[in-house]
Amino acid sequence: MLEDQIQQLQAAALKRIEDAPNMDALEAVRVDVLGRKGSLGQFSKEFGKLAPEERAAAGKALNAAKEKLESAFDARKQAFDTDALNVRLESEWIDLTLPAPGPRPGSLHPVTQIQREIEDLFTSLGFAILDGPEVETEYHNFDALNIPVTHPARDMQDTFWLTDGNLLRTHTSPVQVRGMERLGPPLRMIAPGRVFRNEEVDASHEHTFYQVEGMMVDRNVSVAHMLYFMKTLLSAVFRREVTIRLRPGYFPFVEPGFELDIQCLICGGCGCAVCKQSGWVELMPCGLVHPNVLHMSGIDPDEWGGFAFGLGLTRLAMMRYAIDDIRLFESGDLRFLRQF
Ligand code: FA5
Repeated sequence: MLEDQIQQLQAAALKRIEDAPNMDALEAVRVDVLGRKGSLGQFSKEFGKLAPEERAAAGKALNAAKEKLESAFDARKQAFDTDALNVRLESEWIDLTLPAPGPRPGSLHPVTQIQREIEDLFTSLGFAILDGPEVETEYHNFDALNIPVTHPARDMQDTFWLTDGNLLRTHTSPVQVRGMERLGPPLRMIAPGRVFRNEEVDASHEHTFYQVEGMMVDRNVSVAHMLYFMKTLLSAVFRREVTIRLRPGYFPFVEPGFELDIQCLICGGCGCAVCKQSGWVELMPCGLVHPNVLHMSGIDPDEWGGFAFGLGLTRLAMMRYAIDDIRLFESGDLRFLRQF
């Protein structure tokens, strides 16, 4: 009897569906039994040989078997899908209540760190912290500092000129002028900031570097006052004895003028690329403010005098941290910056 055969196939197929170990095996059963050329479909080919009343009963049995097998297949597939989802949920879960890792804490650039220390020190000594523009007028950068247009001292600082006649300041000294113009005497100020020169870059020369200008204008200011403040500055930054030397230096805006050099802390004075084998590093030129400079900024040089210094802040950072190449500071190399 065809119905019996259908029953047998159904029972065998149900068992195979039940026993299928995974989705691939299940799919193989489906193709075998329910597929276009599957064993269930083969029965319909036999229908032609049956009497009409038998055909109706066999058709009914075939449809019932098909439905039963399809729903068994769907149920088993559902079970496999649920298992697969559970495995994923178990392996891929994340805890949304955990705090986010947050940005990596940064640190201040070494030049900024020393700049802030110097600002704190000079604030405690009664100095104002002044700021000036990086794009300067020719007057403030040169003329008002006693460097008229024909003066050879203009060649000491190779300058980036802008098309409008202004320039990228070559030193922080123009802030002296702005300080005198704005605040007048008596005056105690420092002016840290970035300066620019068209330099041949090497281990100790950058085209962009930092200086700190210092100035005091008062009655009876002498070289002794100047030395006191400069020594205080160096002791605060180095927190130990460092060897310095003072020698005559020429700058049109001071008279007398000096160069303060520090014994090279990279090589201990034996000679290296940073000190150009001399054992000394130029750090802080200084001097007593030239009367012409006071006069041009509206201060009477017969009544007032002063000192000024221009500290090479980037070079100071090199000495403090024994950094043997100035190019590292502006390199943006995080391996360098993370050390501070
Ligand atoms: C000046 O810039 C004067 N304005 C300093 C001054 C101020 C003198 C007040 C007198 C009174 P100088 O060009 O020497 O001077 O530069 C000052 C310091 O800046 C140098 O001693 C050095 O430490 C640093 N410096 C100069 N050129 C460079 C450079 N290319 N790269 C890095 N540091 C530099």
